[in-house]
Amino acid sequence: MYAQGLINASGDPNAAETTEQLARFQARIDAEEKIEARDWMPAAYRKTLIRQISQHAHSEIIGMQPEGNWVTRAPSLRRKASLLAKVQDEGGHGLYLYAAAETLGISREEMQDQLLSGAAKYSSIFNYPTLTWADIGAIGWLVDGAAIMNQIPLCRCSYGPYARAMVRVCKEESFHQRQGYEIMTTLAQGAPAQKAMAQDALNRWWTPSVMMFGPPDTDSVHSDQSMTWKIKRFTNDALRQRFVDATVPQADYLGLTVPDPDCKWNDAAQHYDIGPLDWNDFWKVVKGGGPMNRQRIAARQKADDDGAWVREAALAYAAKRSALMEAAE
Ligand code: BYC
Repeated sequence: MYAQGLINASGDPNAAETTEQLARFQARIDAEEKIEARDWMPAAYRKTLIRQISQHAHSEIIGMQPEGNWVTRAPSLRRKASLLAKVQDEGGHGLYLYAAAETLGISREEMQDQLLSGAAKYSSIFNYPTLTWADIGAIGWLVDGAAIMNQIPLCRCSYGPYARAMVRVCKEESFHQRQGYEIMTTLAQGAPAQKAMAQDALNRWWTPSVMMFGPPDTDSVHSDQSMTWKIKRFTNDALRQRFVDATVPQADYLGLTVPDPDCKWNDAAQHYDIGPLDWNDFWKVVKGGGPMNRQRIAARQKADDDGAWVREAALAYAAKRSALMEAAE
């Protein structure tokens, strides 16, 4: 359906890119024009988008698991209803994003295979366990908070289908962040044991959330090119700093302490400094060695296996309908 998106200006998908084509493309980007699926684009731009959008989609789908773990144990009907809605929203985000990636000429099946084989990444943050109810508050507050910080600029991404998907995603993430902060507020203002549970969740989720923005700019291999193409609008460190500056005062308001003794307001720089981060730990998690990597992929594989008959039935039904339609014509 989207095969047209694969054909470049010469009509040959494998034709070499000319300097003129590349310059014209960059001029469109610089003029803030949106690139659409059928437009000519450099092969490397397409590849970068497929990588980022599919990894983003995988993150949304895998990200349903840590919170899904608490749906049956939410402490009230109201909490259960909003958690259920949030987890469903994340599934929806994954679907918009897979659809956006498909416009670039990759199929859902290929993306799924890349996720299950480990060829494609998903966000490091979803490889940690959700041990207590407070983790659900911490994820909404911190993880969705970090996601908003990263994704608001993606609403201005140069690739139209990704940018448009992000608009709705960001509206929903905003609700998610608030429901998480509300859970944290209730716990932080509750009994001492509840406050301690909130602090414990902050202690475990803070550093992984700060790392969600990706490696430091000096180690970010894709940032420069992605910023030239206006896929990314800010560097990893710039967004990380924004997140820290927005979140530390929220922790203060809750009466909770960010687990970083070096986290202090820097009056000269007008931002919060943070202590060094252990990037070896981040890479270990990204490469599959986090506490929950194996379980996350195993659960996804099981869902894929269990859903095979549904996909088969849907395809058989679609084939039967189109045969009937053809016969009726
Ligand atoms: N985790 O050159 P860099 C959500 C990889 S879900 C794992 O800086 P780039 C939610 C990176 O892929 C929201 N890998 O890359 C869902 C690259 O490796 P490859 C998830 C990471 O692309 C459910 C290498 O490190 N958000 O909100 O310029 C419940 C070098 O990095 C990570 C998105 O996906 C990481 N954290 O920048 C609740 C946002 N960071 O690909 C909430 C969209 C880096 O060369 N993505 N890597 O093998 C982006 O904005 C960018 O891709 C990143 C990385 C900022 C993540």
